[in-house]
Amino acid sequence: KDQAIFNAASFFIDRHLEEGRGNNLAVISGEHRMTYAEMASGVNRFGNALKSLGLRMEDRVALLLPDSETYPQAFFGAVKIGAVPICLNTLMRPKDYAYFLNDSRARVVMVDESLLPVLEPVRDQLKYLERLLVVDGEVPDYAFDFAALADSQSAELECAPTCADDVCFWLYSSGSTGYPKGTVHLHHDMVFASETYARSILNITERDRCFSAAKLFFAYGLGNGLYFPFSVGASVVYLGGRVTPESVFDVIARYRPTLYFGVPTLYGTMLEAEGSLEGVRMCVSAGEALPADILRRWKDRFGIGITDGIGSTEMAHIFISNDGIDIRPGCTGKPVPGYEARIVDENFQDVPDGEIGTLLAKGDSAAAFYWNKHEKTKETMMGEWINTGDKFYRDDEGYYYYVGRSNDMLKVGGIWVSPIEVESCVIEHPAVLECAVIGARDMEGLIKPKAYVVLREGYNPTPELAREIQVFVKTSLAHYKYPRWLEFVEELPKTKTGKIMRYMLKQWETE
Ligand code: 3SK
Repeated sequence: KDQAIFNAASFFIDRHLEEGRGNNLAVISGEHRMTYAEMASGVNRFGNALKSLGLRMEDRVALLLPDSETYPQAFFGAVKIGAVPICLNTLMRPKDYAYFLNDSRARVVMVDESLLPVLEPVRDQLKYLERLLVVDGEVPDYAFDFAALADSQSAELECAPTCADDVCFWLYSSGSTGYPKGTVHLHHDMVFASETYARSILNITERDRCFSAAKLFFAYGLGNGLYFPFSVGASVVYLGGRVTPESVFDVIARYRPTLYFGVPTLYGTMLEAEGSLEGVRMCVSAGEALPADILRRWKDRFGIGITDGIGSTEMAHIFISNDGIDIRPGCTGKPVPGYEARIVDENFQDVPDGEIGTLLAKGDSAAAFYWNKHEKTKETMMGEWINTGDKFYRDDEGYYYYVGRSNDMLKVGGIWVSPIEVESCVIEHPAVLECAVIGARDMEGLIKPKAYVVLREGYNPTPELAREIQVFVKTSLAHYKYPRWLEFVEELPKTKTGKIMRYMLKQWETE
């Protein structure tokens, strides 16, 4: 990591041709299949096309694309010329794109035709954008036909003379308050995450085939579906459309991935659906803590565990994980070799094992800073350590247990209560399909746990059932943890990726 020339595109793309893996299958996306040799040519054409439009080193290129074979070409095409791709969430509203594009000052956005309608309403608010490049589909008169331009380009391209510490890509990270933060990653970050987590936990090899239900614009999906397989010359399957239990089982049956990456909510709904995991050698979960009950039921049904871990946009990928064999229900595991973790109190002093504190993480995939957010950068990037804002405790064997976000934790009668722990317990009741717990105020204005519950089919939402579930929790957990109120709902408010939107529940509470 000195200042020698290094470009991530040479590591993740060109190296495979030099080392004889050019004929390895890189991508399966619907009817499209691309080898590494074809991918390398595509990356070069995309890079040359961006250059011909005047894009230079350090210029930012926003990507608003579904998962498909276009994504790695756009991403590494930009990286190879030293420009900086910004992976934008495709599920946002027009005003969010106005924010992302103005905040980042991206000169161009590469967009799929299907996503043009979300940019259209804010086109006249984009202060710095010079061109809207359509990479797939019909091109309206206000946009530019990038696919045609790329097709006409040379398939040869030299890497820009970047170094390992040059800015490589951005992802936007949203906190509980304020605007999303442009999280700036360097050329060495993807290499570090691949050589640590992907190598030692996934044991990934070129014979693997990855499939990530989390899309490429998430930090989790970007590793799973782009730079992990590309670090070893393995293949990846892309699902451009909606992720449902059915579509996931369909991809697994059709393309037989060996590594499957999901999130807890999806694992939960997959357990309610028909399907098989034939060919999958490892299931991975992140995004939120995996309830022990889901893990147990998954193992019972499929005979294979789920390797749970925690990562963050700031750390690029997973830095604490179970190790694939030693999977402990309800436990996040141990720091991935190459990473370090600390649990600290409000004065940043290490807390003893067994005590809850804030998790700090250290490792060379950590983001350099947040774009134009100096105060947030100082709060989060503390020298070599990243403040994750997650509450954890470590047991005396060195295993880490997630107890919630700093701001989701409840202090009940002066004692910390993890809503996650209460949820995991409620969910064990046979009538409960899903549950979310938040803090609500009692008559005295003090915070107590409240549970929102979705019932399984065949159960009626009666006050008797509510009381039965409360008693069930009271007898399983310390008394003060039981939900004082239990409300039955048809469904829980969730993000498109299945994360429960606790802030919505908190809003319901105050309305
Ligand atoms: O949420 C997570 O656990 C995660 C995992 C990998 C990469 C990014 C994130 C946010």
